[in-house]
Amino acid sequence: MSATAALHIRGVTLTPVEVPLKLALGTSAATVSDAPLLLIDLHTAEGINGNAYLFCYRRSGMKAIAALLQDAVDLVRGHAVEPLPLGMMLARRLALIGNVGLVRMALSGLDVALWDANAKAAGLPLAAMLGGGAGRMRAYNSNGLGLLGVRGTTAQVPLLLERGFTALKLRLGYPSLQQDLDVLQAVRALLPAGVQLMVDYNQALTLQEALLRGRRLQEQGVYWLEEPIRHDDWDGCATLARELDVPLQMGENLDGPKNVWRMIARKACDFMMPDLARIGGVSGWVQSASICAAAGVDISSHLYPEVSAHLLLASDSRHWLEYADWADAILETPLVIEDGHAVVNAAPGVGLRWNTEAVRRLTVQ
Ligand code: SMN
Ligand code: MG
Repeated sequence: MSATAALHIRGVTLTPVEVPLKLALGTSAATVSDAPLLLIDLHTAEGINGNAYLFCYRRSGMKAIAALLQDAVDLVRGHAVEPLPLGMMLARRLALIGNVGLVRMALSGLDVALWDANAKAAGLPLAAMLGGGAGRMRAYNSNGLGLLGVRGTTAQVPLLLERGFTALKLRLGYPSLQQDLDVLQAVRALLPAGVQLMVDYNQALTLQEALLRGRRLQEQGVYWLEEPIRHDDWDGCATLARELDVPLQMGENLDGPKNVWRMIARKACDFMMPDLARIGGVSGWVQSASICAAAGVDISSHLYPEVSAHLLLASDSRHWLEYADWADAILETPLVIEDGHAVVNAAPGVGLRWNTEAVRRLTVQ
């Protein structure tokens, strides 16, 4: 296949799997013990497949997203694999239902698969296709450290520091500030010098409580404070960003790059962490990364580390890769971590190849 030959969409196979997490993730909103992952095989007339997966949060979400994705592929069957024009066309066709939420997740997954097919046709890893270098991306370990109390969290710390990680993420949002502080201090006490600790509230607090807890947490040297309040309360976020010294990290719930721009323009965060599967796939990420770079805002990823590592290597205000091992169970070549860095897969495309035996075993209806 030459690098310039256009591919054409023939169809899609969608496989819903449910992967048990090695370490369940108890957030203040819900506990994730099994990850519903929708596997996407986009078929082209030329025989090259585009692959992607979507973490769908709930099994019901996976069914809904699969239906939306099938619908989207039916709308573009026979079209050339051109992610931007196709994305614009689909956004227009789906304008009445609304290009947000699950619709946007479906289109994000499709966009990743389209880029994967094109990068495979070009014989390039995605990072190179986007102008980034080969190599390794600094990662923090985001597995575990859910709301497990002092004993539960501290027991996980040695395991999470294996493979040279220099940063971990702790979930907070216990009923009282004192419990948050107890857990934070107990975990911190186990970290070698130079190891950073991010904290994530998953939108648990009121603005008033976030100001109160944020002021106490920043005395403890927290690296960033993630989603302390509702993600769409941008006025509240702007207050927190202004009043607190600890950097405010937001972005995993943003629908599309325009909202990245709006949030940054409102000074409603210090750092930005778009989710590849909500922001509009590779196309949405690239636009978001440009906005962040122009505004001088550091960009990190949310979940989806295998593909996000490529994207961060091509983003000039790159900050941290969020590492979660959830997809390892269904991948032929899971993401490699060395010295706390993700080693980006050098194969053409985004580097996702299914472990077919595992996929068969973990498929759900
Ligand atoms: C998170 C959100 C949703 C599912 C798992 C984990 C968390 C994160 O907010 O940032 O990792
Ligand atoms: Mg988060």
